[in-house]
Amino acid sequence: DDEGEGDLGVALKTRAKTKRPPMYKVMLLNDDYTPMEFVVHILERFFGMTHAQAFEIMLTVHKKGVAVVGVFSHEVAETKVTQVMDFARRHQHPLQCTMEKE
Ligand code: NFA
Repeated sequence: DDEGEGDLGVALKTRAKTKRPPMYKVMLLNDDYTPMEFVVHILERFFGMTHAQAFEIMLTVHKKGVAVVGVFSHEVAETKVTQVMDFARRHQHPLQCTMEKE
């Protein structure tokens, strides 16, 4: 809305500024112990990937050390990180999942 803009703000900028919410990258980190099949399962289960997509991203993490597995709103990103970390801990794997503002 135009509150506090006066006449010139709208006249010069033409349109009121909209604002998209910040988005967050969710990342998976490589380690030496988590089984590859477990990582593939996580990507299918929590990120809706096909087996082929999941296998490809898992290999990227394995080879490069880290990969972005999705970009989400702050709330959804936090939920994904919590789901992955809880699931990994329950299965006693050291897999790490983090989020970072885009
Ligand atoms: N590096 C792990 C292994 O060789 C596999 C892995 C991939 C772990 C992606 C974490 C993330 N078993």
